[in-house]
Amino acid sequence: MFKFSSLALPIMFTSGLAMAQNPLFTDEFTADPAALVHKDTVYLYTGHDEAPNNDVFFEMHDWLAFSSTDMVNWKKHGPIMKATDFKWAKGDAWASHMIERDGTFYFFTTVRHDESKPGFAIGVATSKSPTGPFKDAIGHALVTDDMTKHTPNDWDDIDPAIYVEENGDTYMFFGNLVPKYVKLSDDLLSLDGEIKTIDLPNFTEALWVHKKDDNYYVSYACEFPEKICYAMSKSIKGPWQYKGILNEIAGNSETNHQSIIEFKGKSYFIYHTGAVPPKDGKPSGGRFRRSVAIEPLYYNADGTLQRVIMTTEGIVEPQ
Ligand code: FUB
Repeated sequence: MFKFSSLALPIMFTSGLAMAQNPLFTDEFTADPAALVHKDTVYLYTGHDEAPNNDVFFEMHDWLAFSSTDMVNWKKHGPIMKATDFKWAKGDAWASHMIERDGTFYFFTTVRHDESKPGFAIGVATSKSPTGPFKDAIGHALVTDDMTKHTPNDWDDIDPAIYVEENGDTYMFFGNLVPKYVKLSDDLLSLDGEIKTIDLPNFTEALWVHKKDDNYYVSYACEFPEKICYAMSKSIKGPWQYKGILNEIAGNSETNHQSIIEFKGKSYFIYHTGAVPPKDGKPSGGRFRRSVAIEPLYYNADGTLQRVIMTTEGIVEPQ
């Protein structure tokens, strides 16, 4: 595994406020970022790595939320939800995506289903506040493993990424090893059509879809250890044209899960690394103890994306 040798500077905390640098937060482990720009604020939702070391596997029970109005100073909010708040879920609070519609916040997220529908599943929870608390919106999973037969793996239906078209049509992209998408119903609480697959080279997981000008972008974790690759299209339904690597292997982490936003006219690439050094006698960051980082994202004149440069500084100037 690629080893990240830089030592991150200690983060400054003042009554729940963190100053930007990478990794962004060092007093707890944060993974699988999903950012939402709402009004003048960026809400950053993350998974919460609680594995005691980097030896066995992920241990993730709940999702965390942070907010910023300048991309430098971050306020911590309480956990917004636990995986087992979905009564049908056994645990595993994996990757998520938040959107807002008409004053309601919709949290689409990955959990492990109980034995009635074994394997991973996607649920949807709602709240009137971006910082929750969130409650299961439908009392059952939106997607269960038995609905995706493209691989024998029971985790091929993880990592939801939601994209809302200008006319309100909403699509959920998701998957591991085989990328998929499906249209959601107008109330966002059920599927509206069949699950379709997409052709993306070296796809692993962690889809994210965004649009700039008249170009659609799908970015995703490719290969393993993961880089982030991307493809472009003129339609949300594809075809997608592969454009190459967007981010290299993240320091000391086999996974590299991105979120892309535009805020106050600038674009940002948010991802996770395993770069937190050992602290208070506890093991360092690593593949099961990950931490979110942020970099600027730049477009070329033809709409293609410049490769992300991973830094320890992060975003320095308040926006
Ligand atoms: O955090 C658990 C899993 O690791 C996510 O669902 C994947 O995207 C990878 O980051």
